[in-house]
Amino acid sequence: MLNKRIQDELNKQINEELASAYIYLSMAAYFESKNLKGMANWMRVQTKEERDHAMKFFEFIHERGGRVQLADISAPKTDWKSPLAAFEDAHKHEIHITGRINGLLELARKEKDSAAEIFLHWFVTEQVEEEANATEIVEKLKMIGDSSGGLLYLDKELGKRGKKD
Ligand code: OFO
Repeated sequence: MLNKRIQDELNKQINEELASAYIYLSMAAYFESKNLKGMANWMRVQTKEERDHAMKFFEFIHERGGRVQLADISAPKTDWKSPLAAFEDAHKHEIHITGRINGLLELARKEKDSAAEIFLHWFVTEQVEEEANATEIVEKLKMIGDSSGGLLYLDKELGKRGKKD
């Protein structure tokens, strides 16, 4: 059985993950508006991953006999001054989520909830990947600078995410 504090924080995390999905969907819309279809694809795949993360928390709360309670999701930002600015925001957002996961893990340890602790390990590993993916794209965009050829090449590369070769 879940204790109330852990249940509340896990419910808050469902909201954070769905808010992440919403932010990345808004970024997908931004990239579509700029005709950067590959970056829009990358963001669509990311949105789906975030929904999957939310569902992992959803299922875990139920498996532990808890009660899921959904809350409002704020409207995301809709525009960025450049692709770099959008991916920098994505990177900052992932750092925020990593902080949330670490906080949840600390709480699970404090409350001696081993099942929650083990469940959260997957997210600790996932956040390493989430941050690394965003950092890599930010660094590439910095290298590209004002080169439209470089931007189109990266756009093509990011269009491959989630697709089989
Ligand atoms: Fe759910 O990892 Fe990104 O936000």
